Amino acid sequence: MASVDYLERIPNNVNLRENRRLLRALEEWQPRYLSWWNEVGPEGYQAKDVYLRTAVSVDREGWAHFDYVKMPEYRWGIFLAESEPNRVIGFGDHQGHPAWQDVPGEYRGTLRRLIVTQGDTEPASVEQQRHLGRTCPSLYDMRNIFQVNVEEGRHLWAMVYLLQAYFGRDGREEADELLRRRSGDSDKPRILGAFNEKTPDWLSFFMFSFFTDRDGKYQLAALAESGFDPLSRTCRFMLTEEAHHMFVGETGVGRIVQRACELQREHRTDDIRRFGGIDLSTIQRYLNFHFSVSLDLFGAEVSTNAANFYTLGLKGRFEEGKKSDDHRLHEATYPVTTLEHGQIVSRDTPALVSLNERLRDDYIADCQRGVERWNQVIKRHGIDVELRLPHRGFHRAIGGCAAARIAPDGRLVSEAEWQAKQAEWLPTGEDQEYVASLMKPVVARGQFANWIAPPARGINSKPVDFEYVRLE
Ligand code: BYC
Ligand code: FE
Ligand code: FE
Repeated sequence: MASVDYLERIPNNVNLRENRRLLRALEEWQPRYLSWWNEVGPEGYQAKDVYLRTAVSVDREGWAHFDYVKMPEYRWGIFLAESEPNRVIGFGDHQGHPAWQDVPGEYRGTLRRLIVTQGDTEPASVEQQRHLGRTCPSLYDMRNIFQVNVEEGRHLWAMVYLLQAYFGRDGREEADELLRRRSGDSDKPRILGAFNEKTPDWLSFFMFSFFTDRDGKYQLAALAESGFDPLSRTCRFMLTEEAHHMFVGETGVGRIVQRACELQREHRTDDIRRFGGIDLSTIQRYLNFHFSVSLDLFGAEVSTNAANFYTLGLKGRFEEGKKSDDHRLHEATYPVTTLEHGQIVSRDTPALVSLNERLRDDYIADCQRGVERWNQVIKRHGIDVELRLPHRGFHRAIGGCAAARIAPDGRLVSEAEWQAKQAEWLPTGEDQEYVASLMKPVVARGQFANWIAPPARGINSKPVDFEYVRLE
């Protein structure tokens, strides 16, 4: 059942037609979703044709179709990865039992909360990025942000499907709440910290797609291991879309780095703001910010919630199936970095309560690989600078290190030193003003803003100067 039914109002591969109650619930939610999209989704371009990809099947090969679409007419739908026959739960107390096709009654609240937390991030990111179309550095980039936006909208559909299909009236209420909360709103904020921050400019957007969407990759991968099979299948398909979001972030930052290097070489100075570039030290400060707020998204390093999610079979580890231990972890330990008596130490900790930290470790290793690719760009230009991930304790608001001031190099510092050095470590008001001053739209075909290099290639084998958004 890999093909998707496009004749339906809500494209899907879950046989919606045969589940009248669910279909009605989703059809009632659909107009509310659209008014949310029109109210806080991408501003200014809703009536334009955008060259977007739409999921048309869940096969590994050829799942996407590219064409011009007006965003409000995007075919948001419900797509689950193919079911694995006889799938069994891979970890926790129910290891080896058949995966659940329905929600086990006693885990209802816990599971609902996980799904709501995941779901809440998706519309939040669309809200955060609402105004960026107006300042795009090229049509290529404008198309990419809109692609990310419609897919985050689809990720909301993915979670709302689960809520409406499996959680009855509570699920329907949660589905409405997902459309009521707003990123950055003091009365009804989004659930997780990073999703209430501003994404005011394209440097922030690319950093967000690199660092924060990558949290999405790791959380989705952990939920894809779930014993609740519909959640697992939903997340598995979301991961195929997620790869493009991280590609946009990595290549976006990479192109800004490249342009910085070009300007630096051309003018023989690292003071490239005079020439309209974003200097590597500003890029480093933005990196420090986005990495640290994204690390917070993994929760506290010692967490009984995480232990419960695992023991109950609801949320696994990254690549759980590839690990060769007992998948129960009652006896195992894991090294956790924490603050003890004013010192940062590594402590062997029961593995079950350390699962957030373990997922964060997997995430950090993945971020590090991307930073190394950026550093290759710098090196190729013969410039002796390296971008670095700051220490995991730097600028944290969640977990043991939140109580201390920690420098990017991992030193514990006094409040006075923190205040004195903050401007070297995190984006300053002046940085933000400077970056904002560069945000002038470039919308002529094949043209790029001066602060970013063109991409190596276009989308779907189209040329770089393709008309990715039709503005006429
Ligand atoms: N902000 O036991 P702890 C994505 C709360 S991104 C605010 O350590 P736990 C995307 C926590 O809820 C992926 N509150 O937490 C990316 C708990 O509250 P209670 C999103 C926070 O539960 C880009 C308390 O603090 N998916 O898809 O082990 C664009 C104790 O904490 C935060 C998921 O997150 C925070 N940062 O772990 C678009 C997956 N951190 O119980 C999309 C689902 C913790 O004391 N969520 N708290 O009231 C989860 O797995 C878990 O909820 C978390 C937290 C990993 C987030
Ligand atoms: Fe998403
Ligand atoms: Fe994403």
